[in-house]
Amino acid sequence: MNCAIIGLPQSGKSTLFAAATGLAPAPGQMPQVRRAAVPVPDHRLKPLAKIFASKKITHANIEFTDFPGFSLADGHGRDQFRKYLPDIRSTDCLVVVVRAFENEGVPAYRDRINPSADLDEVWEELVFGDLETVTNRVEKLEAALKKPTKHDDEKRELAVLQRCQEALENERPISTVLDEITDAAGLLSNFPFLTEKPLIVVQNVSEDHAADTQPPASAHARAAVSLCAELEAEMARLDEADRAAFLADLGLEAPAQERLIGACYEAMGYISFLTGGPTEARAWSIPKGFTAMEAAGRIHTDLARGFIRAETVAYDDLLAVGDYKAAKAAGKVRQEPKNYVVQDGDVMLIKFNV
Ligand SMILES: Nc1nc2c(ncn2[C@@H]2O[C@H](COP(=O)(O)OP(=O)(O)O)[C@@H](O)[C@H]2O)c(=O)[nH]1
Ligand SMILES: [Mg+2]
Repeated sequence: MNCAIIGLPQSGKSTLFAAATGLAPAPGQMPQVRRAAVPVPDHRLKPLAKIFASKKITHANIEFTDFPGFSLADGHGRDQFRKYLPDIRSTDCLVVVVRAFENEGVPAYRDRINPSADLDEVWEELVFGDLETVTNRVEKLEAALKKPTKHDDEKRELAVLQRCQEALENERPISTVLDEITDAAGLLSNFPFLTEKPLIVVQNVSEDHAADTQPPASAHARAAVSLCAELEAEMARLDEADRAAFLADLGLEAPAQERLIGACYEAMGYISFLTGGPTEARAWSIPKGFTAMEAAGRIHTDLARGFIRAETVAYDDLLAVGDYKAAKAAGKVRQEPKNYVVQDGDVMLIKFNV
C-alpha cells in the first residue's frame, strides 16, 4: 500500500512524513518528493513469534510519499501541483494534511487557519484533475467517432464519460455514476481517478491540543486523524522506552505513526492475517473480503494454485491457549476451504500441493 501525503504549503506534510517514518526532517524547504517504507505496527507478532518459536518477525509494510505543496491561489502554483498529479494518481490512497496549528513563525495559507476550507480547496483541485482526465478522453473519443469504422464501444464509453463529466462539474463523485449506470464499473476501473481514491484527512493541531484525538468530520474522507505533527516527529525519533513515557505524559494511547497507519487501513478497507512457523512470524495485508485462496496467493502464487485448505485459528483463541497443538486439541483450529472469507487476525497455515 502506497499512501500519498498531500496538502497545501506549510500544513505540516513533511513533518507528518517524519512522524510516520521516524526519519529526520529533510534539510531546507526545497520542494522534493520523499518516499519511505514503514513496518506496520502489530502487537500480535511478538506473542505469535513466541508461540511458534520463530527465529524472526516480519511486519507488513506500508509506504508513504511526501509530495511538495503549492499555493492553489494562483495559476503558477496550480500548474506546479498538476505536474505531480501523475505520481499522485499512481498511489493507493491520499493522506491530506490540513493545518489547525498556531505558529507565529509560519505564515498561514491565505492568512487563515481553517482546516475545512483548506480541505475543500484541495478537494476542488482533485475534482479538477479528474475533470481534466475525463475531458481529454472525451475529446479523443469524439475525434475517433468521426472516422468511418465500427464505433459501438467508443459510443458506450463516451456516454459514460459524459455522465462523469457532468457529475464532476456538479462536484458529485464519480461513484454516483456507477450507481446510475450498471455496466460503468468495468469501463471506469481503467481510470485512476483521484476523487475515487480512499482519502484520509489529517488535522495537524497545536502542541497544546496534541491529545485531542477527536478527528474532524468531512464528507470527502473515509478516515480522519487529529495529531500534532511537530511533537509526533520528535517522539518518533526516541527509543521505545522514552517514547512510551512521552506518550503517557501527553495522555496519548498510541503514537501518530500507529494512528495514521490504522486510519489508512480503515480507509482502504484492509485487514491483516498472520502466519507463524520456526522461520518467521509474519503479518500480511489484504483487502477485507479476500478468500483463503486469494490470501494464500499473497504469500506465493503456488499456494493459491495448489490450494487444498487453510488451517485457521483466530489469534485471540491461539493466545488464550498459548500453544498451537493445545489449540488444535481444544478444537480451536478450523479447516477452511478456498472460499472462506479471511478475518482480521486469522492465523493461517496453507496446505497445498503443486
Ligand atoms: N507549532 C507547530 N508547528 C508545526 C507543526 N507542524 C509543522 N509545523 C511547522 O510548520 C512549518 C511547515 O512544516 P512542513 O512539515 O515543512 O510543511 P509542508 O510544507 O506541508 O511540508 C515548519 O516550520 C514546521 O516546523 C505543528 O504541529 N505545530
Ligand atoms: Mg514539505
